[in-house]
Amino acid sequence: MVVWLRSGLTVAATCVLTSCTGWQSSFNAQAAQSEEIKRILLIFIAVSTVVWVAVMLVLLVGLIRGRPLREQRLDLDEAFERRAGSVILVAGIATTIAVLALSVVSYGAQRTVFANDPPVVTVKVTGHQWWWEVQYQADSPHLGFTTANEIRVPVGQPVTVELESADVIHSFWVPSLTGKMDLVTGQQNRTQFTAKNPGVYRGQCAEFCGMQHAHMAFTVTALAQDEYRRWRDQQNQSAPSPSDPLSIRGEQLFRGRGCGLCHTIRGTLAGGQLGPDLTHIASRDTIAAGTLPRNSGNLAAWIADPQHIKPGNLMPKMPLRSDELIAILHYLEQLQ
Ligand code: HEC
Ligand SMILES: [Cu+2]
Repeated sequence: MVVWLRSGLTVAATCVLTSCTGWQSSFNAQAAQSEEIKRILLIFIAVSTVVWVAVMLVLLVGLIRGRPLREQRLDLDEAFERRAGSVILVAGIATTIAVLALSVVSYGAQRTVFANDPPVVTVKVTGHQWWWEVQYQADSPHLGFTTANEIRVPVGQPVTVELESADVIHSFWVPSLTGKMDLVTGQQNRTQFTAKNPGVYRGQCAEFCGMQHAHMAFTVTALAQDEYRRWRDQQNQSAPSPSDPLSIRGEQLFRGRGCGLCHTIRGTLAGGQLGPDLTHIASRDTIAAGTLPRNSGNLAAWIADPQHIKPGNLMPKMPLRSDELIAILHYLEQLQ
């Protein structure tokens, strides 16, 4: 009884721990691509279950009906040999058919999973240790813009994601929307998805890429089309000029203390490329690739000591006096 209870609890806990539902789950399919993946996943699970149960049954029958050993064990039992031969033949044919059928099923799914429709939105995502650079591509350059770690897309329209890496190999994975695709230096991979319902879907780097690999998350937010356009037009604008004395000082310190060597704030002289674009940092939900919610406390803690929050990340701890920190924080919080 105890064994049964323990096994039951283990299975139940596995379901919870492997997170079979929620905003980051292949079972919570919210796009044509992930629905197809879920469909073939269920087919594979069903076929494997049938095969496993059948094998166990045969084994059980063998154990129960086991005959006593014969005296001359090396003597051939013709009738038995013939029966065994045909069972092996039938099992071999069944295996071949099952494997071929599953191959056909998975090949058939590729048309949906690797869709290549003309995209309405094209986003170039570059993997960095340990954050995501997100560049919205547009026909005319003044319509494109850069952001980080948060991708927004219009619902019901094909979105193409072009993937590249700035350093090591990463993998782009939003289980609720589509399958994994690697980001490799010097090679452009692409993936496409069409979100069916509005919502926030979590993604995660799925290829071990160093110390903070686990803190390399992002979100894809599917918005109604007019809401998406509003967001895009707002992101497309340069940062507002600081108006009050404290944020004016913050803007000067941002450059004076070297932040601008790594971060871009469009519309100012800060044009660094090593870290996330901060032009609209105050409109983002999280900081440091999904590590913390963006609020004053977390932002201040991050600027004061990023190495404490995300050890090993590529933003050094900068020596700042507390009044300088307050000015920079105040400035960044205006960047809606
Ligand atoms: C040597 C380059 C470098 C310098 C200098 C630097 N940063 Fe960063 N910063 C980074 C990198 C890289 C990240 C991304 C870290 C991560 O998530 O792994 C980052 C992340 C951030 C973030 C979070 C952004 C987001 O969307 O997640 C903020 C805010 C930030 N830096 C502010 C500052 C401020 C303020 C200064 C100056 C005091 C500064 N940075 C100096 C490289 C730098
Ligand atoms: Cu990674």
